[in-house]
Amino acid sequence: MSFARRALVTVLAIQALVIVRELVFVVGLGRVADGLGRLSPEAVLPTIILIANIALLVPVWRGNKWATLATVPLSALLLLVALPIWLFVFPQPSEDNFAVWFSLTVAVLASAVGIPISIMATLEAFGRRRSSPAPAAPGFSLSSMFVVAVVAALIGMAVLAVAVAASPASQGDMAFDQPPGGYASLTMRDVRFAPDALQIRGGTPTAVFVTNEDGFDHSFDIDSADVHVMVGPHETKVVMLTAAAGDALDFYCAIPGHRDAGMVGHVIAD
Ligand SMILES: [Cu+2]
Repeated sequence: MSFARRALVTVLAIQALVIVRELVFVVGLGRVADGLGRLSPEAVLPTIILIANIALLVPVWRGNKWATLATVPLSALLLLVALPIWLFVFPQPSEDNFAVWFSLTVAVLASAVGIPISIMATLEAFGRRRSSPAPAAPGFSLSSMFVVAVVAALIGMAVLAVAVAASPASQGDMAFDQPPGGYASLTMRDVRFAPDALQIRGGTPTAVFVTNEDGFDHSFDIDSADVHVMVGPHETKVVMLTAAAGDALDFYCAIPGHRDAGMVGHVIAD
């Protein structure tokens, strides 16, 4: 098997593993089934990509040129789905979200590498009759280099994640600049805020404890108060909030797809 084809099969297998992991452990099979029923893009697109990935593995491995061609849009689609979430999660790795962070990074890396690899394999598949077959030895060393490059990139990402996670966090830590005059709490569960209408006292600095009970990241964002806090899985952050009596501040989760799924609410100060 040629280097490009071998690399493409490897990339497809990695992509399939990452999507299976995301769907089963992060989204949850129940929510995937629910999302497919409601045709929610969060569940439908990764499922289509996964099925296509698995369906194409064997024909690509056997050298079918049309299957090889089909992997080009597939990698592009995966990059399109994973990139916005990855851009949001990538700067904020922590011990709690490391698994999600890592698998998203692998997904983006595999799809980014997958695009040129699939184009190479396609060109090779369609032009195979004209060119002489590649000798086995250089093919093997090229694929070894590819594996080494991917492993090195993954190790680099992991080192970077540890470095960023070790740097001091700013907003949302359990420290107050001023003593709070009131307390409130908010739970994030099943891509919802509970309660979605939070009452605080007007003009009083209030410590809002935001707890994420889901197994994946959420964020707590109030644009008008310049609050932007990431809350990892099973994590609690404290946000200091002051609002004038009569104010209503809208909050939402900035993780792509969550706001549209109804992860919104408002703070009412009276
Ligand atoms: Cu969310």
